[in-house]
Formats: sequence, C-alpha cells, structure tokens
Amino acid sequence: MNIAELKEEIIRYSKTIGIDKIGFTTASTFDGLRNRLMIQQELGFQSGFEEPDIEKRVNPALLMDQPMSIISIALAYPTKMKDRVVSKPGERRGIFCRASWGDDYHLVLKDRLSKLEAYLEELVPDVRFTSMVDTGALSDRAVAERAGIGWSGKNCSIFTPEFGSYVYLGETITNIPFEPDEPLESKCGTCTKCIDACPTGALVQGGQLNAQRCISFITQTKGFMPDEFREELGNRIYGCDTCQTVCPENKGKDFHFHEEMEPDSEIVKPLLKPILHMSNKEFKEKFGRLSGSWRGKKPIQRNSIIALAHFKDESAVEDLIMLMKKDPRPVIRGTAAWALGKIGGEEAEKALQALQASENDPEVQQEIEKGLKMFNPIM
Ligand code: B12
Ligand code: SF4
Ligand code: SF4
Repeated sequence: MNIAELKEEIIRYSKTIGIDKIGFTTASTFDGLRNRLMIQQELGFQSGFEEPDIEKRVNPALLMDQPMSIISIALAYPTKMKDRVVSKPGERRGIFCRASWGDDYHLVLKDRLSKLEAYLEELVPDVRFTSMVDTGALSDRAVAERAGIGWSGKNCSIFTPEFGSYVYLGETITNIPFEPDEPLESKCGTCTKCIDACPTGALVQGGQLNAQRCISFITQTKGFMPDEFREELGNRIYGCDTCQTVCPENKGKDFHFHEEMEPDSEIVKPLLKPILHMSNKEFKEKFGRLSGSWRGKKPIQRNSIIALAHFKDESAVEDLIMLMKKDPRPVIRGTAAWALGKIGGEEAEKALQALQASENDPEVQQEIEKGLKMFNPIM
C-alpha cells in the first residue's frame, strides 16, 4: 500500500470507529501561532490552562522525534437534549455548557485515537505516534484549521461545514508523510453576531479572546468571582455557549452520533439548591463523569449560589444562611452573603447583620458589607 492508499484506508476506517471528520497536515511548525501566543501572553489574555512553553505549542518536533504529519479528528456533539426536564414552578436550575454534556469528551476522543493508533500499527509496523486531546501541548484548533477540518470563526471556534462548531478536536502526530489537506475559507464575512452577543466583551475583536473576561473561564476559577461577572453569569454553572448559539453557521446543528455524549438532563440542567449541600462523594456520583467536574465541587457550588441570586430565589435564603454559618470555605460563605443581599428580605438582612459580628475572614466581611449595602444603597 502506498502512502496515498494508506491515507484513503485511514479515512475509510475512521468512519467505522465513530470519528466524524478527519484531516491531515504536515508536522511543520505553527509559525503564525507562535506570534499570536506571544501577543496573548504579553496582553495577559491567556487563561493559564494552556501549556506554558510556547515553543512546545508550536513545534511538533519537540513532542515527538522526527514527526512527518498530524492527523486531526473531530467528533460532533449534541446541542439539544432528548429528555427535557420538566421543572415545577419555583424550582431553579443551573446549566452546564454543551461541551460538558455526556461522558467527559477527553475519554471519548482518546478511545477513538487509540483505535486509530492500533489500526496504524497493524498497517505500518514501524509507525510512531503521539496523540493528544485538549490537555496536550498543541493547539487543537490550529491543527484542525491547517488540516482542513474547519475554518476559524470570529468567536475563535473551529467550524466544520457539516456540524458547525459543535465538535471536539484531537490529534495524532505520526512519522508517516501523509499528503496534507487544504485549509477552508472563513465564512464570517461582515457578521459580528458573536462579538456583539458576548456578555462580558471577552471577544476583543474577531478571533481574539481575553480569556480572563470569558465566562467559560470564569466559571472554572476557584476564588471569589469579580462582581461585574457575577451579574452576567445567569444560570451558567459551567462553561458558556452564547458565542456559538448566536452564530448563523450553527443554526439547526444538532447531531446525536455518540451514545456516550447523550446528556442526562437532570445532571446537566440540575436543581440548584441540592448542589449547595452536596458532600464530595455525592458530587462525584452526580457530576463525576462530566468534563465540567474537573475543577471539583467548589466552583460549581459558588456558581450555583450566584445563579440562585440571579433568580432572586427567596426559597434559598435559609440554605444560604446555613452556608454562611457552617461552611468552612470563605469563598462559599462570602458568595452566600452577597447572594443574600441580592435576594433581599427581612430574614436575609437580619442574618447578615448577625453574622457580621461573628465573621473573622476579611474577604467574607467585605462580601457581608456588599450584601448589607444592597438593603440600604446610601449606607
Ligand atoms: C485554554 C482553552 C480555553 C480557554 C481560552 C479559550 C481561547 N479561545 O483561547 C477558555 C477556558 C476560555 C476556553 C473556553 C472554551 N473552550 Co477551550 N480550550 C482551551 C485549550 C486548552 C487551549 C486554547 C488555546 O491555546 N488558546 C490560545 C489561542 C490564541 O489559540 P487557539 O484558539 O488554540 O488557536 C487559534 C488562534 O491562535 C488563531 N490565530 C492564530 N494566529 C492568529 C492571528 C490572528 C490575527 C487571528 C485573528 C487569529 C489567530 O488561530 C488558531 C486556530 O483557530 C484548547 C485545547 C487545546 N489544547 O488547544 C481548548 C478548546 C479550544 N476549547 C474548546 C471548547 C469547546 C471551549 C468552549 C466552547 C467551552 C464552553 N462551551 O464553555 C469555550 C469557547 C470560548 C471561546 N470563545 O473560545 C475546544 C474547541 C473546539 C472547537 N470546535 O473549536 C478545544 C479545542 C478543546 C477540544 N479539544 O475540543 N477554552
Ligand atoms: S464563551 Fe461566552 S463569555 Fe466566552 S467569548 Fe463566548 S460568549 Fe463570550
Ligand atoms: S456569529 Fe458571525 S462572526 Fe461570529 S463566528 Fe458566527 S459567522 Fe462568524
């Protein structure tokens, strides 16, 4: 089998193992990306979740000896739930972004990549490879763009013509010199819908994100959330889909190819109040399979408190007072204090006044003051 036939065979095989799109590119350095990453770093626009060594991010030869190509894969994920939750009046729910529906996508894509690796080994005994999904050094988007999987949108996402931007990406560096595929043209044109819809102005301009302002990032931090973002969070408890859902190129895109990716609506759109009192074990049992649980229980609980404040859910006042009295974590006590101010009412005000006297943590004290100010804005 020559290399062109091998490529055709890999493409054919990929379809039989649940890979929705596959593309090939060279293993040469990503020179444009290097510059881009340096600018992002200088501006302080990175999230801190990326590989810090820029050279590793742009040079596949630092990740594998004598690489010749990169195989990029994309798997489409659903955007609509088959089993919608029926909420009773007054029951408030949070939402996980679509990229956190179903089983953790890292596991699903790694499964597909390891099948691909095994097949490559069968066909080419001296093949070498290194695979990665999200947590690897390479930019999955830059690889996918160069491999013709999709074009890069002003919201930063890679858009496949077939499935829109609702695809996960992963790749395998190999020592086989496959013929590269051609990149695709962007379809954004003069549209700016995603930039205009971003609630925090995180998309500074087309294709440039200040990750520090992106709600997706902010839902994944562990400390106190800055006030300006609390107002914009809504009921998002993990991630943000706004710049994808407003995009005309994503209209009607909803694919259900992978059983593992089907969401359980009770899990990805969960009731908020029960989250506040969950033990670590209960959290793991309910949310442990989602990619959105990777930062642990605290950010999800903090975001749930902010979501209850967003709904001004008076039925949560007692739960929030309990957290203020008993929770050992200052971020949770302080966020609960702020939420009590937002929700308002006599009981909330009295509890804040009483706890002001007994609270020792200076940051929580500040949040109590903020909460009390909401009852008397000229204080
Ligand atoms: C750090 C990170 C984040 C950060 C920062 C995101 C960002 N836009 O940089 C935060 C936490 C905010 C985040 C959020 C999300 N993420 Co994220 N994230 C990553 C991660 C780990 C690294 C991304 C990175 O390096 N960014 C730095 C920027 C500068 O580079 P880049 O976007 O990778 O590459 C593009 C730019 O460099 C651009 N570029 C290069 N040069 C130049 C020059 C000019 C002038 C311009 C305009 C552009 C440009 O071209 C490249 C290709 O498009 C990747 C996984 C990985 N290892 O790559 C996942 C990844 C990008 N995330 C992903 C997803 C799904 C999301 C969310 C949709 C999740 C959600 N619903 O909340 C949001 C989307 C937010 C957004 N608008 O981008 C997917 C994207 C899939 C897709 N179809 O595009 C990835 C690829 C994970 C995966 N393996 O599937 N993420
Ligand atoms: S994910 Fe949300 S906050 Fe981040 S850029 Fe998109 S719309 Fe803005
Ligand atoms: S909303 Fe418009 S500008 Fe943004 S990615 Fe989609 S087509 Fe491009």
